[in-house]
Amino acid sequence: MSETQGIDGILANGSVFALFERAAAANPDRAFLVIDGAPLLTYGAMLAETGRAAAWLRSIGVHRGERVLVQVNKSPPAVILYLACLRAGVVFIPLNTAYQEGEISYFLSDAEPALLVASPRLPGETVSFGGTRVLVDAELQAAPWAATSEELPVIRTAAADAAAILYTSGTTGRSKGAVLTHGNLSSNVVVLGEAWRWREDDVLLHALPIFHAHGLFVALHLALLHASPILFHERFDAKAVIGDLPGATVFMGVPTFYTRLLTEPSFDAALCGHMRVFISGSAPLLDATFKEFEARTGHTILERYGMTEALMVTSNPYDGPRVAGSVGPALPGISLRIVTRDGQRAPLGKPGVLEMKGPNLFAGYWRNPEKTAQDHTADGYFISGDIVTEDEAGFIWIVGRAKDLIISGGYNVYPKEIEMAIDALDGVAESAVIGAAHPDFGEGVVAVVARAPGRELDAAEITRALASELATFKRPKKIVIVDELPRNAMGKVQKAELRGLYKNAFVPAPV
Ligand code: MLC
Ligand code: AMP
Repeated sequence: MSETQGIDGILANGSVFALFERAAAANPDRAFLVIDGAPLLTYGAMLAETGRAAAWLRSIGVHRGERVLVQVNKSPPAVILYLACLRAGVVFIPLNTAYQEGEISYFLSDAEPALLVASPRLPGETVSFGGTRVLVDAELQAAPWAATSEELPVIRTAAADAAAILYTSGTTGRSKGAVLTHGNLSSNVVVLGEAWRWREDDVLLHALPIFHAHGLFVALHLALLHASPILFHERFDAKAVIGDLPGATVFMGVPTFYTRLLTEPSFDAALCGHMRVFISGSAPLLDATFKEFEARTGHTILERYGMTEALMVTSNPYDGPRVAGSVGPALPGISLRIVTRDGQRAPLGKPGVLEMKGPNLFAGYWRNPEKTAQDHTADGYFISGDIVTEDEAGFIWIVGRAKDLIISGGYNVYPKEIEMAIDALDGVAESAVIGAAHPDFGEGVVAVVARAPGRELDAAEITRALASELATFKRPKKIVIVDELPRNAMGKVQKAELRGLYKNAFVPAPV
């Protein structure tokens, strides 16, 4: 095991794993992952196991700086593999388990990983990709490092070294990999721990997926930084969460988690008696949800705002009043500015695009300097694409998006990508994909598809054809076939008009 350093030393120049090692070494007997009330691993065992897993990675030829592409269900061995990569200086690339073949082959050719960890989709199917070494999920579950006796010490990465790459789709329809460094991850988790007053006796209930920033870098990292027990749920299930809440102190979720909890009649204040804080992010939390949650539990949800490229950026205060509808002020160390269409700083209360800079800001898009340059200003601010206002107290309010994006249940869906897939289908002239209010997912995907002259189209056929191309959450939940799309005088498709026409696509008509 490496000699432990102080937090400042690690932050300035070190691996984020060194922060976790420091906490775990001081609390080796504390439970790390707890499943169904049974402690599975202690923090001491986590250290030993990640050491063996890191040694095993090296023994199969996966070296520092190389990439591991992972698409597996959330499980304890998947967490160990992630931590082993951090420990070994190997770059971890998690993929949403909903991604389909068409999407995965793009990620494989773009990332060029030294190892692919994946699950076969059908019984008896093998996973292979060119010459890339493959580990299937069943092998991962058997902990292939179990027989390894060596423990690889924590590799002394520099703060600027890549720790992970997270793919995010974009307005061009092409996914790009955001490169997050050890310094990004370390600085953000330390800032959040202070902002949310993380306590020695906190217990985290973790029900988020671990292939996105929220579940991986916010929830998991905060527990690891403080060696806090994690009540580990493989997926979000409202009843299972309710079952574990009495033993937890911290819960994090996307707004859909909160609306689903509120639909459970048994969810009440007594269940939350032990809870210290509920945190929401990744999508807008409705005022109504905030208020209903407060009335039902006595807790005000703490809403924060972030994005893959910049991790967590703003947060409502832990101590001060948490304002419904606002995402709070900038977190310490992060500079924000709001810029209008003409490139000027927006006056207080006036909308503009939020730009940001700080130690949280990613290192750029993987092998894509043009896109990296396009999304930054000349003086190094990242252009978020979120339209916001700032009030006199410095609180940020998200009022719109300059990017054509739908957020469904906390997952981003870029219409361009869906339109490209639909437009490639036989009989389609063109399509427009929009978001409409959805009672469960916040926004739901609607596709308005214009048939080619003289052709017939069937919505169910389109859905079937998209299945191998697009992840389930990206597939339109409603498809409307039309003769043509509305256009303005310049010939541009009028998405605003379509949004108005189909705004009730998922809202049951009043009886
Ligand atoms: C699942 N489905 C979705 C969906 N999730 N459709 C739209 N949007 C989603 N988010 C599909 C399923 O595939 C299924 O399709 C159908 O909807 C019903 O599935 P379900 O059983 O209700 O879904 P469930 O498995 O319960 O998942 C819902 C969920 C999940 C809300 C629990 O989506 C989830 O865990 N979301 C969290 C996303 C997240 O972690 N985001 C963080 C991004 S980081 P079919 O066709 O089979 O019926 C980030 C930065 C930041 O944004 O600031 O945090
Ligand atoms: P992602 O690319 O998945 O990281 O998504 C980032 C986007 O999610 C941001 O640019 C915002 O549009 C949105 N987002 C994150 N947190 C919030 C929030 N609390 N309220 C509204 N939108 C949010």
